Amino acid sequence: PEEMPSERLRAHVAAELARTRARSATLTDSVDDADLVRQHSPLMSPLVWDLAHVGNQEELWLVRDVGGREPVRCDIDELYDAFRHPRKDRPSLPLLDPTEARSYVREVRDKVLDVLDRVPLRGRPLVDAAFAFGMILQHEQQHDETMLATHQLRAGPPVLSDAPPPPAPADAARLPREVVVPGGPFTMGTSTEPWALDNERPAHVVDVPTFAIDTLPVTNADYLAFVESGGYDDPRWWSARGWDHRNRAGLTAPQFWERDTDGSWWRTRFGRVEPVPPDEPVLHVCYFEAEAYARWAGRRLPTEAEWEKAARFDPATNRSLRYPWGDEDPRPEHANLGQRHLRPAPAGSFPSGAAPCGARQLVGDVWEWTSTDFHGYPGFVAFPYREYSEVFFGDRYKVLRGGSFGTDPLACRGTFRNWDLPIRRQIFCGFRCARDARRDELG
Ligand code: AVJ
Ligand code: FE
Repeated sequence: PEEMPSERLRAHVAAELARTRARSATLTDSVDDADLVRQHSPLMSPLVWDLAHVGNQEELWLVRDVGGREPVRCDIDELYDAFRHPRKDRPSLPLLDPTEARSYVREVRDKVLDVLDRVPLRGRPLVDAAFAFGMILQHEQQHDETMLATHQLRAGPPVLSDAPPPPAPADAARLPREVVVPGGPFTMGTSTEPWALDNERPAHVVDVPTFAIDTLPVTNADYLAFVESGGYDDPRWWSARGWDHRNRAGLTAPQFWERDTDGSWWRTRFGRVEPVPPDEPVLHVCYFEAEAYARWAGRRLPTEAEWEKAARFDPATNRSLRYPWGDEDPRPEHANLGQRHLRPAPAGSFPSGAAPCGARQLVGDVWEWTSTDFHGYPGFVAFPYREYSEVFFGDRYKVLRGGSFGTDPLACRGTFRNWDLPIRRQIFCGFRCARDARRDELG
C-alpha cells in the first residue's frame, strides 16, 4: 500500500473489502438463523454479534471518523462495544437479528465505498496510506478467524467446505530437527510497514543470544508421545500455575481429541470426526500444555524475540524480512493462510515459505505460543485507540506468533503479534520448542 499511487490504492482497498466480506458472508450464511443467534460456547459471541460488530467498527472509523459522515445507527454502539459486555453475556442483549445485521453491514459498506472514492489518502495519520481502511480490513479478518473458532465449537453436521492441504514434500523427513540461530542483534518490529498495527511498532534493535529452534511445529505424533507417557499426570513437567489449571480444568489431551476404547485417538474438526493425523502440527493446546510438553522434551518455548529473529532475520543482508520467505506478500505456495484449508498442513510443508535459518511453517498453519508476556515495544504509542492493544499489556497475556490456517494473509506479517490468556485453547494454536545453544554448535 505504501508506494501505490492513490487510484491503485483505492482499487486495492475496494477489492480487499469485497474479498473479506465474502468470507464473513460464508461464515454467517452457512448456518441457519437459530445457529447465528445461539451461543456455541461461553467463550464466544453469537455469530450475529460478530457480524454487526464488524459493521459497527467500520461505521465508527470509516463512516464517522474518516468520512466525517452522519451516523448510520448511533443507537447500537453500546451493544457492539466489546468492552461493555463480556462474550458470555452477549446472547441476552437486544441485538440486531440476522436480517437487520445483514442490512446494517450492507448499508455501512455502501457508505464506506463512497468515502473511499472521495477521501484524500494522505494528510493525517489515520488516512495516510489508507491506514484506517487497512486496520478495519484486518479487524474484520480477525473476527473471521474468531467466527471460524466459533464454527469449530459448534455442535452438529459440517457446513464449511475447504480444499485438502498439499502433502508434505519428500524432503520433510530429512529435515534437521532444529536449526541454530547465531547470537547477535536484529531489528524487531517495524516502523515502515504501512498497515502494521500499533503493537508491532516501532522497529527496534534486540540482541538475541544464540539459540536453537525446531525446524517444524510440534506434531500430533510428537504430542501424543507426551500424552501416552503420562505427561498430563506428572507435575514435574508443569509450572505451578499450569498444574493448577490442568487440575481445575481436568485437562487430559488437546481440546477436541477423544480416545477410543481401543486406544486410538480421534478428533472433531468442524463437525467431522476423524483420526488424529500424526504428521500435522498439534492444535488446540493452551500455553500451559505447550510449556509442559517442552519441559518433558528437555526444551522450552521460544521467546517472542527468538521467534521473530528465526522468522525474519536474513544473515546474508543483515536485514529483517517482511515474511520468512522474503518481502513479497503471501502466496498460496508460501503458507497455509486464509481458511483455504480448514486444518494445518503436514509438518514440513511449504518449502518455499522457509525462513533464511531453514525453519518452516513459521507463518500459517498454527499460531505459536511464545514464552513472552504481551507488552508494548520501547517507544510504543497507542494508535489509533488504546483498546486495540495497550489495555491488554501486562503479565496476564502471552504472545502468539505466525498466524494459523484461519488467519487472512493481510492480517499476518512477520511482525504481527497476537495475544491470549495462557489457559485458552479454542483459538488455532500450537507451538514449537527452542533451547539455549552455543555458537560452536553451528553446522
Ligand atoms: C488480536 C485476536 C487478540 O480478537 O481479541 C478484534 C483482535 N480486537 N476486535 C481479539 C480484535 C478487537 C483481538 N486479537
Ligand atoms: Fe472487534
